[in-house]
Amino acid sequence: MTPGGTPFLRRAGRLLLCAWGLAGWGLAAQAGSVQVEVADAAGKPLADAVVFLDSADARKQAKPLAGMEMAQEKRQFVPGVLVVTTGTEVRFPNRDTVRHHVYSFSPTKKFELKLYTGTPSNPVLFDKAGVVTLGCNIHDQMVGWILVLDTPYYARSAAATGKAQIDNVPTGAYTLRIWHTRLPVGAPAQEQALTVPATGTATASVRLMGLQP
Ligand SMILES: [Cu+2]
Repeated sequence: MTPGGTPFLRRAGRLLLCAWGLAGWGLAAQAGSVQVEVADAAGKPLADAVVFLDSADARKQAKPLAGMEMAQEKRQFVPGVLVVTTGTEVRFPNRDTVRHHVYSFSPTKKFELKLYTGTPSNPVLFDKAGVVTLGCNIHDQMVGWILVLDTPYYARSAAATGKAQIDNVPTGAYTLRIWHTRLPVGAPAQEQALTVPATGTATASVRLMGLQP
């Protein structure tokens, strides 16, 4: 062996080890997609369903979101449905000139923001997963929802197709849950088991029964 050969071989060996390490990391981070087709009891595509994937690992990946808002505009909640992860703080800016008095009696989060204009100084912390139904003491027709999830893997179904797609989901076993504002109040999200493949797309099609008009 020439004196210069050993360092070269050593370096080559190190590079190989490094490449191997990267391949191993790639393996651990394998992720697939999930496509869910949501329909009503009659089989008609259903828009604005929230589909999400729960698991012990998903719970660890869920981080609080920043900058979340449930505004009031033209005496409506905007957006009508807000999806956040557990631990997220939400602000409730009033963009109307009239005062609002926002409240929730939902077990997931009971709170009340007494008559106000502008943005209340303290955001509301949503520290428990579940459905929060919002109302306003002054305007009975105002209704909004905050869905608090223990997972970062969620999507909404599209208007024409009823399809929702979630990408970059780590491979593994999950519980797929589907929720819609038209489910009876207090009804749990519909659920089924779903395995996300290492590559490619897992598909599911779901009919939501018992939807309110
Ligand atoms: Cu109001």
